[in-house]
Amino acid sequence: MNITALADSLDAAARDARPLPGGGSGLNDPDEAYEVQNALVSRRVARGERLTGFKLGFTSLAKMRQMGVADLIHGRLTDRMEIPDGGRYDASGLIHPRVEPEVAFLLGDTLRPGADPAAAVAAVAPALEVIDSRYDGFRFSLPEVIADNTSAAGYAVGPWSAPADLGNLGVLLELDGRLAQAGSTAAILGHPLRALAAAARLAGSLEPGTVILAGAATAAVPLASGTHVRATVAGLGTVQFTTEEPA
Ligand code: OOG
Ligand code: MG
Repeated sequence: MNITALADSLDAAARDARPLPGGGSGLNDPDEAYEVQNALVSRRVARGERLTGFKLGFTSLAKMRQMGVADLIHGRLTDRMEIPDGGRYDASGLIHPRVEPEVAFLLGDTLRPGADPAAAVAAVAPALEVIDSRYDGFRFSLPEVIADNTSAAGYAVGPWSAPADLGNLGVLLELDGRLAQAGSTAAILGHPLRALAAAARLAGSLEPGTVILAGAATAAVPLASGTHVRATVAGLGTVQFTTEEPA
């Protein structure tokens, strides 16, 4: 398995918006796939991007069913992926973007494996994630999506609030004011704090200041240009952005 060559081809696929065929990578070991992910993220850092966060994927049945996989995955977020809340987002360089509603945690203290995850949380917020698989048709094996930094492309975080019980809050995703998905934070591993505990287990430990996306509570929907996207998490508020019209 050539880790560097795989990272290079995923990096080029993202930069040229030209997807790779899924199923053809020869990757079948998740540990190797995380090595590819690390190499891919290192390329971004070498280009001047700063690591800002950590994301979990496939923490809800809705997502697992939509994508045909059954295991939790994690990826990295950088400052280049940030979308300002209420702002505009140019998605024209992406392959086939989708958007999904998320909840975000902000760490105030180091999150260590096995420790009470709630104790490390400084704030919580509604969030939106833009995913853009670098594989044709969003078709991939579990190791392939891990290697592809879990399809990460962009994220927006709404207003931060003091830590609240996220156990069962309504989640809505609207496109141009029309309801696209509805769910509950309870869909995230039964409780989003479990996603946080999983993040600590998988990452080793996570630094204060890190943003953690817990994984979408609903399936993702295609993101077109010229669309106003809004997610609402009951009690936490809303987060929104508008994609640019085509040039
Ligand atoms: C992988 C990303 C999964 C989530 O929230 O479950 C994810 C994909 O669906 O392509 O971000
Ligand atoms: Mg996600």
